[in-house]
Amino acid sequence: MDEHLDAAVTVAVALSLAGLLAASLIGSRDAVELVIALSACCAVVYVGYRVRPKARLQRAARIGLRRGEFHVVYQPIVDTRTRHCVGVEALLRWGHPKFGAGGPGLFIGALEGTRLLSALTCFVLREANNALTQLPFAQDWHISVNICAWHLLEDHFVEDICESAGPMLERLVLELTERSCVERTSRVVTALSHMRQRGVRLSLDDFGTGFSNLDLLADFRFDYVKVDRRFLAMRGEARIQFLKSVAALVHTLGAKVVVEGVERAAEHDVVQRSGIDLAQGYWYAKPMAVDQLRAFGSATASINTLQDGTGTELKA
Ligand code: G
Ligand code: MN
Repeated sequence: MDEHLDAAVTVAVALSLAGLLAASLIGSRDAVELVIALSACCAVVYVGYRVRPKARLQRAARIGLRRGEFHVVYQPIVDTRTRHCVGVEALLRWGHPKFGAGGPGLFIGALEGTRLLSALTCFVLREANNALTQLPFAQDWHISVNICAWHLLEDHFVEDICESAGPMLERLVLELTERSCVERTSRVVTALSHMRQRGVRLSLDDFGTGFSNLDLLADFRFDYVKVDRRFLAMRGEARIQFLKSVAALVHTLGAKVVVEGVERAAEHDVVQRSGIDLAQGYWYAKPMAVDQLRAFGSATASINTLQDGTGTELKA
């Protein structure tokens, strides 16, 4: 769409210049004024379009969803002690050359507050359900899906999730980012308790990067708390002390701690020594398409059987 618009504008500018030249050569004042007026109209339309990148992205996403430009990849989540895969996070990807290139972190923000964001969450749930609920996937893996606070406040939230997740519902973990402030309104409490009654678990994502007030942890009974990867970049003793403290706090609440973004063996060691339960990161496995995940699943399953959790290399 953008490329077409740019081409149209180039043609319009070229035609205007040619028209202007022809009109001034003819020497007709009316013709010059007409060409100037037409060029100004083109410029107004073009500038209006250019200064509304959010609207352009939303339109492109709406079209992209219809055209099948979105897909889902899966990243294993492992037990830090055994390094066995215990679940996967389903992650949305958009094949759009411009808007999708920066990953969901960039395009999701621009879709905040639109019905499109809930449509995309439902898309991820349907894809994951179709892909993962059939054998040969381990039936005890949990499946994490990111949701947005805005969707949680919608009337149709529970219905959306239940319908789209299908039989995956009992293995579902909803990840709610701490970056969007969720208030403990009766609507939110009711929605989450409905989910809980259906066996859905709740995870607090990006812990430490947003509204890390302890109210949030106390108000909602999270099953998992995901510590953001930026804390792995802390230096020296501070890092292990920080992770140990977070683990102790989260365990007090009866939840499990997940650390995101483990990229090196040394980071895995620190995470394990800190008493962190689960981890996710490139060092264990990158986000992958469902076929690769199938291969990863069967490879790790056979290693698990052979080694029986002795902590042997389980990288994908
Ligand atoms: O916050 P959330 O859990 O939704 O973040 C998941 C994102 O982090 C995914 O887009 C995934 O590609 C990315 N990711 C996963 N593992 C790593 C890692 O080890 N390093 C980095 N830099 N990013 C990661
Ligand atoms: Mn997440």
